[in-house]
Amino acid sequence: MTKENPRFYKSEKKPIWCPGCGDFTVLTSIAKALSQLQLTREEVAIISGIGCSSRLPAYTSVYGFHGIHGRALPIATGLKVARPELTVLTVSGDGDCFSIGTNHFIHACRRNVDMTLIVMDNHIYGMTKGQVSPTTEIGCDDKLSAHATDIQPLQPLALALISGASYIARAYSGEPAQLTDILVGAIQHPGFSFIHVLCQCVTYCPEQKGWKKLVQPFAETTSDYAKANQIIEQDNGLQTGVVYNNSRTVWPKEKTQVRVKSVDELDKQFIK
Ligand SMILES: Cc1ncc(C[n+]2csc(CCOP(=O)(O)OP(=O)(O)O)c2C)c(N)n1
Ligand code: SF4
Ligand SMILES: [Mg+2]
Repeated sequence: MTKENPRFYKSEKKPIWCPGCGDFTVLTSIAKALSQLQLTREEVAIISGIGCSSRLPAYTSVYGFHGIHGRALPIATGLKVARPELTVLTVSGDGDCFSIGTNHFIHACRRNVDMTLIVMDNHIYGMTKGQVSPTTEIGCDDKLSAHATDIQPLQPLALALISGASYIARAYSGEPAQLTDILVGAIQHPGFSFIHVLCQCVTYCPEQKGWKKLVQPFAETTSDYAKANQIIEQDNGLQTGVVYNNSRTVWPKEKTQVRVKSVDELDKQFIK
């Protein structure tokens, strides 16, 4: 198989996601985007945290790191700074990124390291059986989280914008071609790109199948911060497309090739 075939970027492992889970679309779209960009497997690394969505790196044939809950972004940041020649993608869930990992999300947007974050948002903690997450809508019928569903949901696009992200988009797992295009743009974008994917969980939120009829494109893509702020303020959470695409100084300014020490060297340094 060659780079022309998106399956080249998938591993032999069969995903254990529930049939119909939106995560399948993200896997396929990532494979298609990497194929369009003609990247070799060795040029790409996908980092994740913990969750159904975070299983994704194992289903690809590129470098992968299945990290710890909420900490995918610092791992990805360290990797990109140490190995600037790599294309680094982070995949995360709404619990992983907007609950335990929120601080890392804010600082990743602020730093503007040249990498891409894909958050597969199903508005719940899928892996642990459907508890509410920071993006759960008010009034959600959740039996596992008493009193937690009358809290205003977090607004990922607004948080990304005010924190400094330079490429902000939303996609929907029912529209794989659009997600592939957005991914290609995000990977090519110099700086931190954030893709918020409405990713349906068929098991705990079957009503999310209804998103198909509700998603609408954003009116425009803008490089103007004030305009993006205005569009995002009016967003109902179901608009898709690239809403903000701007250029900003990428961090670090100088490419620093960090030399990774061998185990022998570390032994000599620390074990006297
Ligand atoms: C430090 C830590 N806290 C809690 C957990 C339990 N845990 C595993 S996955 C998860 C939430 C997953 O939700 P999300 O990130 O939205 O991913 P999804 O399964 O919905 O794709 C939690 C709380 C954990 N593994 N580690
Ligand atoms: S529980 Fe939900 S998020 Fe997890 S694999 Fe099944 S459908 Fe996907
Ligand atoms: Mg989730």
